[in-house]
Amino acid sequence: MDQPIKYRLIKKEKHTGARLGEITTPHGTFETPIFMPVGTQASVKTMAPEELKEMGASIILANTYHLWLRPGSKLVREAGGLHKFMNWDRGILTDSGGFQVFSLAKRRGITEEGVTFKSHLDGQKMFLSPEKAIHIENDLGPDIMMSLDECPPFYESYDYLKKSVARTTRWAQRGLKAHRNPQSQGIFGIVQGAGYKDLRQQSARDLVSLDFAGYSIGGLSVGESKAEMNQVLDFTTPLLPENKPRYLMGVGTADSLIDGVIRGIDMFDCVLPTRIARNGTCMTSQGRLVVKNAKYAHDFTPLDPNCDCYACRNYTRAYIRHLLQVDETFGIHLTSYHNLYYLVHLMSQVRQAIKDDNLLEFREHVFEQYGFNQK
Ligand code: PRF
Ligand code: ZN
Repeated sequence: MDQPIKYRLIKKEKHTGARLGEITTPHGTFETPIFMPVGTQASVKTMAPEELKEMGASIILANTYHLWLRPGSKLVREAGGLHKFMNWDRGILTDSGGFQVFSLAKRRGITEEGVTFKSHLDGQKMFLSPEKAIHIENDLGPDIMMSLDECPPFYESYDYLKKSVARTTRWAQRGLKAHRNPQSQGIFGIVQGAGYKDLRQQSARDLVSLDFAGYSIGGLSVGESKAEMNQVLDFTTPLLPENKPRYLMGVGTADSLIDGVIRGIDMFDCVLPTRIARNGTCMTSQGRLVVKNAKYAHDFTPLDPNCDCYACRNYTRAYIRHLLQVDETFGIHLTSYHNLYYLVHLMSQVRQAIKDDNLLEFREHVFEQYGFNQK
């Protein structure tokens, strides 16, 4: 049977081993590493699909949990799937819902069967199993589906984590078995295990033996330090197969993206760029800029002097500040556009640095300009 998701390793950066690769999906082929904008409810907040294409986004993320509640996966299926429903003809990846249940829903309970919880919208009692998550994702029709996992707190007890990781692996296996469209959609397994090397190893080894289309690393960027995250990546990515994509879930700061790539990660997603855009915070080559700040009232320069995005080519800090001040929605559209462009474009520069074997120099340059801590 032909695999719907293919990964081809093009080259490794000489000094770090960072991977330049190519992922082929039923909705196009793109080079990795990449950043995936998040479109939780089948829309990347404020952004038209044409604009995402224009900035070079090749795959976006949507959420099973939200779309299951509203408008319902059957309705999306009736529309012809997510791609048609939202008019996006490039890649789509859906998260499985577990992470969202644990961050949004009330009165959650977890058993071997799955998770029970009350909807954050109307309090209705709901149940999600690994089979149900995959069936919902089959109806939504993304190119890449996540299996249902539990993302426990980083500092949870070893005993709990050990049981949780083993259950997540059993859930992954159940999801694979329940898959109805293996010719058009791929499933990624999610490696968990918090900060414990032996648990990450067990998780990776067991998932790899199940032969997923790719592997996600979950349970990171949940409150641990950057050093701890990098350490986990250091011992986890080497356990994953070279011929499959690796996806670090929910990570979206420039420093963590670059440090993830250096440790062998190919894909990232995060709500950060669009979330902070809505309160007027911009990611720029010179660090974070809070454009709402009074000091920009008379500043007629672009958000980022080194950016050639639509917002920076056409509008000034003073104008965008004004729009945000008077609650004109065009303001958050421009900050969202710019922030997404910043990360999507950062990753295209990372790919170039891998081709040129100068990723460490590029890292140093970005960290110094942005004001990140070098270590
Ligand atoms: N699991 C899933 N989705 C996620 C995570 C996870 O661990 C994270 C952790 N940063 C973000 N999104 N299914
Ligand atoms: Zn810009």
